[in-house]
Amino acid sequence: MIRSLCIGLALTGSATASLAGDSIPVVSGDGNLIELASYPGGVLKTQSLQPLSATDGEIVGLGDIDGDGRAELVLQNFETGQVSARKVGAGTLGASTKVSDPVGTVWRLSAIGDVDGDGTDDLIWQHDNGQVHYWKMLGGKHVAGADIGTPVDDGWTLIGAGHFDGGAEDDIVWQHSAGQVHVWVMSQGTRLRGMDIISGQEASGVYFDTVCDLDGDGRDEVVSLGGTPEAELAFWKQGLTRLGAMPSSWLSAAHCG
Ligand SMILES: [Ca+2]
Ligand SMILES: [Ca+2]
Ligand SMILES: [Ca+2]
Ligand SMILES: [Ca+2]
Repeated sequence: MIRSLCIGLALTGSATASLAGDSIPVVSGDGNLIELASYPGGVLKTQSLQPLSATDGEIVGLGDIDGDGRAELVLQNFETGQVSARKVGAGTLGASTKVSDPVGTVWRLSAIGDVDGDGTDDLIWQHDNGQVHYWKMLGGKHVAGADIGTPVDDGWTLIGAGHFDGGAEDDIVWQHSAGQVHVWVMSQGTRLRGMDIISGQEASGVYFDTVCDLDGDGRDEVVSLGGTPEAELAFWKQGLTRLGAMPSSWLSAAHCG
């Protein structure tokens, strides 16, 4: 996921200085108040954005789908299938931009990430039958599409995309209902291989929701948004790092970026 939408200040003066990290879009308050939450230096920071409009649909997450180096808020109206994007400014949201015509509601926009490594985040879909497909994005528009792998069984949930093998592409991350976390290593939009990153025994009882560089160290983590038994925020880095309870005003949170 991209790291340009930073809240707080990046540390400077050291080759190992951490970045400010990715942000989580959060719906809070009365249901349409949007905040961006981030954890630079391990501290929760939030920034409020203007509310969504009634026609926006649900937030899928943040991603740079037009390649300008800044994240957009990507939304899908799950009744019509319509996908739209809104640019994120300082406390504001830009006008809604149509990304493409609606797709059938058997397809769900499941993650955002640059799976073909061209520098622009792509839209990752999953069909009701498990099939994974991505839209190659260019300038904020859908310019091509391709299936990725074969349908997976319904024991697996696609939780996000991020860097896990050092290549240019974001890799696709799954969690099994038994806890195991598995990565599809991507190369130019194609699934290259699979690798387990957390065993079912290690992740027992922890459910991950998204993938991003939450702590700003330049490496992506799998992140739990209230999926732990105590409704805590947590991420995995050689074990579970607990960040504390979900703020009670948070109604839902989306894919970070
Ligand atoms: Ca952008
Ligand atoms: Ca791409
Ligand atoms: Ca990769
Ligand atoms: Ca990180």
